[in-house]
Amino acid sequence: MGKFRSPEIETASRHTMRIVQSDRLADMVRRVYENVPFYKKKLDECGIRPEDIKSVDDLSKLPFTNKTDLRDNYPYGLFALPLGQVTEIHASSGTTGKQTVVGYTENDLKTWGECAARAITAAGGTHEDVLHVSYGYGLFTGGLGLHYGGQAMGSTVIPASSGNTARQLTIMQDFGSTILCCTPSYAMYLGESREEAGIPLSAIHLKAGIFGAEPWTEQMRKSIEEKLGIKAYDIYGLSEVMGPGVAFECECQDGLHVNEDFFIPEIIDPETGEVLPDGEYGELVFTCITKEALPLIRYRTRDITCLTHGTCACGRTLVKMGKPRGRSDDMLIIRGVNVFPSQIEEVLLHTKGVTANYQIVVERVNNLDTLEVRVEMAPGMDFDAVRLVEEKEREIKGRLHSVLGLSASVTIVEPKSIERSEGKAKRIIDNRHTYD
Ligand code: DLL
Repeated sequence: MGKFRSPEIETASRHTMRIVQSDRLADMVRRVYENVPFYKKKLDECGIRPEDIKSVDDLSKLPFTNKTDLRDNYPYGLFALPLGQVTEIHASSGTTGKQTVVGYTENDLKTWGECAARAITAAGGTHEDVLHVSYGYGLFTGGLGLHYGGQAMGSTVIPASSGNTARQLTIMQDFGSTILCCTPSYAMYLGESREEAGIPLSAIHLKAGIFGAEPWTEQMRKSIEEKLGIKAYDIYGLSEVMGPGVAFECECQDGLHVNEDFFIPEIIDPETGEVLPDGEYGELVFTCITKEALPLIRYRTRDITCLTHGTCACGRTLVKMGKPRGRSDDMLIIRGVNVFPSQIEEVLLHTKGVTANYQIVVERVNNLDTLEVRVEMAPGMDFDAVRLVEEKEREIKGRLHSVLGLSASVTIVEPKSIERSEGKAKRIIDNRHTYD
């Protein structure tokens, strides 16, 4: 097996890709107009007839779809087919309000497997690999998404699911796992646990990891690669669009190729909705051009990133998205200042003596927002040396101030005192709404 799963698509010329996208887009708009009353109403209101959409150049004429549209039509209101033709249901966890319910037909599941298989192939995987899937199985799309990808490749899939870290390490050694799939925070935890258990790198056979479902930094990549002795690849997706495999990293580890023959990406200014050019950061929007059960038009992801067209050093021409910087709805506004958790993470990862295990706690005291960053000291540092801890706290505080333009209190805590996550890490504790 070569380094591309679908070379004719992954290395297609822009001209060819535009033809594929245009045909699929026109077909999809006709399907949703005929089958989804919500979209018929929306397109009628905008004065758009399906025949007005002939090519990708017409995309920006179409209205956006928001998460609230899915919630308002809970559970199946935006489905383009009756349930009898829907094979599988998933749902996104959603921290507030109702969950968002998504559906897949047999063909949709095939496409999903194909997308995830492209990601596994780009990470060096073949049918000979043993894919250890430690994303959660269930309504969350992580577990089954990579599972379908592995099956499409003919690899050996271990559906380990998340949790029971000691058992994961035993399986890894005994079953000969070669590619690990889980969240980057769980990969860190597995790496730490391997070190603690005294399992040498030579006892595990991993060569690569496919990590996503949450933002992670380059420093975290380096740490995971060292702790597990692997090359770590990013994978992106969201339940509403497909799940893992919407975009994936290649060996260049410099941005994620979007499977744009299935999902057309755009970057918009989140305030005005205007489409932004290559290289500019804004909100990522996807149009699902082949989905049968739940085709969404210009779905606003809330993820902040940018797009770059061109030929990658790996040979792929699939447009690349930058590593997502976080979500616009993750952004904290503290005393009027915009703060992204990733900015804090960068500072911590660049500080010697502390780890990537941290929590951000926001409170409102006497009508004033306070920001506290708790971070674990690196193992082996002398936690009892009060002066040392205070110095480190002052150093981090100073760096945070220069990056954020805001003063934060910093508390260094003992190694292992911040709860580990087996899925997406919970880094932010915002207690302000409690006092509203
Ligand atoms: O997290 C799907 C997934 C599973 C992707 C496994 C990759 C691996 P949701 O639970 O619906 O779906 O959450 C989607 O997670 O809008 C992003 O904010 C975030 N996200 C997903 N992948 C990445 C990534 C899955 N690689 C939301 N980097 C998205 C940064 C990511 N954020």
